Amino acid sequence: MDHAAEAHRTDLMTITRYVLNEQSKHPESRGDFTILLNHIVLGCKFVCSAVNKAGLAKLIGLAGETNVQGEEQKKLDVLSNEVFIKALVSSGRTCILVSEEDEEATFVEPSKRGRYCVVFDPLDGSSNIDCGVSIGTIFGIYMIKEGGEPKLEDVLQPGKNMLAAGYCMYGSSCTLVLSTGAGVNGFTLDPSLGEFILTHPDIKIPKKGKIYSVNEGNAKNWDGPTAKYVEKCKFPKDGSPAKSLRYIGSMVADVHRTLLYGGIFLYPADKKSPNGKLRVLYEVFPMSFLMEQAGGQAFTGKQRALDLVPKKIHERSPIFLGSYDDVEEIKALYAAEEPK
Ligand code: FDP
Repeated sequence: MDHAAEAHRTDLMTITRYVLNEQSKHPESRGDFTILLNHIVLGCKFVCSAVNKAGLAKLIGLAGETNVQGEEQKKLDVLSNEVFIKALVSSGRTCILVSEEDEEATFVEPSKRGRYCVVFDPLDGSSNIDCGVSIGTIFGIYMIKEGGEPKLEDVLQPGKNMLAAGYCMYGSSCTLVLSTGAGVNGFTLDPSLGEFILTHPDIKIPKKGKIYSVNEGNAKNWDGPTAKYVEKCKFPKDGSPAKSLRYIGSMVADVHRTLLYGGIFLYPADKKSPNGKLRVLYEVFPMSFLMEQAGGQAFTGKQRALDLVPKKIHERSPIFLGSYDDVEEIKALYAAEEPK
């Protein structure tokens, strides 16, 4: 990047301008998606600001704790959930919301209803909050089927039916990565403007990477293909260099690195958790959607992740996602295990 030229750039592509440009390619569009996205962006900005202030404001802590003024303190993930639910309902464009924080789906009251269903994890990687490691919001957007009342089935659709997906990472900078089904773009929050500016246009994941990312503490419980794959990463027999291990333990941060640098992120099934840990609707699907849109792949150990049809809103699935060639390797190991 030519930093001198960047410093003098005056034609800023904000996320709103980007989405409006996309919208103009569809003359039939009524602008509803742009409005919805603006509300998601508002939620991200709020959470970003709350995360940045968390240490000072003593927002960190157990939900239900009280501060010195005797006011109830909200844990950051509880606060983030409230912010997103309120922003999404007030957009007037949503009908069903599924949040990691809420056991039941929220059905928006008829007077505020729109056509979109949003599935989201308002603050993913919460075990990292207290030590200041990057955390994020993950979201996916579906559209309700025409006619009739919104039903839970409207969100129990395969990930390939999503219209858009993205995440916002609250780290050294605040980065929003979005796909509306035509590639992947990254926007960075300029705090002085309060706007997300396009900084990573048309992200493509390298075809093969040099990094693997997994919680190796679970290795004793892995199945054969996962164990063989990780062994191959460390001790390749084809003369290629060993891969480096990077694991933050915050899905947004691990996936963001994988998207930009290439490699593979895996949260496999193991003997203790036969369905893995990560949630299908608001972790596995949005990240798989982004990976495919960036030229990578996402696989569950049995099938393409985006083909999965969830039966419950908080269902879990194993996931292997990242560079095309790296995921191809794990697919081959699972295929070799299949009974002939
Ligand atoms: P967390 O438990 O901190 O909320 O699904 C949540 C998640 O984090 C992901 O962000 C992360 O990738 C994963 O769990 C980490 O799990 P392990 O601690 O089991 O490795």
